[in-house]
Amino acid sequence: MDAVIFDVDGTLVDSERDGHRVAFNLAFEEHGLPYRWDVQPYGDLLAITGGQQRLHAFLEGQGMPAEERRDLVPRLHARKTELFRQLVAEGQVKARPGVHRLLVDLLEAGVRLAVATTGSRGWVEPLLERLFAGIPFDPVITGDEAPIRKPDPSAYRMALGGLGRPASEVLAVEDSANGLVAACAAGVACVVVVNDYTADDDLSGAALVATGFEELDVATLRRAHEAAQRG
Ligand code: XBP
Ligand code: MG
Repeated sequence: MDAVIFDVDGTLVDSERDGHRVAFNLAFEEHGLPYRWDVQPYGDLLAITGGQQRLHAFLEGQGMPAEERRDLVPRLHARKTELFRQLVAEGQVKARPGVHRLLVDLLEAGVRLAVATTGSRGWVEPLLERLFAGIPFDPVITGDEAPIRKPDPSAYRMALGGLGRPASEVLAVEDSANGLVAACAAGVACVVVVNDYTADDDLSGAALVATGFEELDVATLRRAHEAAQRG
């Protein structure tokens, strides 16, 4: 296990319920739109990765014509990104408990770290700087670079290219079935650390499933990686 590729939303950070969801709702309000995404229904919307894709699917379901959506969604999403950046700057988005210690332990063990997320670079970079300053994630692949979002494996393939390592020497850490499928499709064994939104996902392809980072250390990740390589 030479490198570990981390997902961001739901994995490094608890960002969906009290972060992205709140920013989407503020953007709806500012645009004079009547929609509000409550905690429970937002969990169902997470099946669609990517903020713009989520907005398109939702607004289509509300009967908004494609022409109107083509104009509105990019503007709405740009404002949502700005609002989410503000929430990050205000400290509203937190690292998941125990993840920082694991990152430091991995670095001390000589393991390289990278990021593969479907989120937008406009908030990913400031978030990593604020919450994970000094942790050298390289590369950081975001939804701006990956041509198709998870569960497509393109973000993972790009991260492997940046690391210059074969998939067999890399482990992924994700929080959801969409992320797990993306990692596995790129040939990368995947540990899933679930959260409230993903606890009921089908995680049958995971190398290991944990409920929190407190359950994980470098040795546990290495064992999970080795077992996955043995098949
Ligand atoms: C996360 C996402 C992201 C965020 C919102 O999926 O789908 O779209 O919900 O970010 P994953 P943007 O954790 O599997 O990468 O609005 O910037 O797209
Ligand atoms: Mg995620």
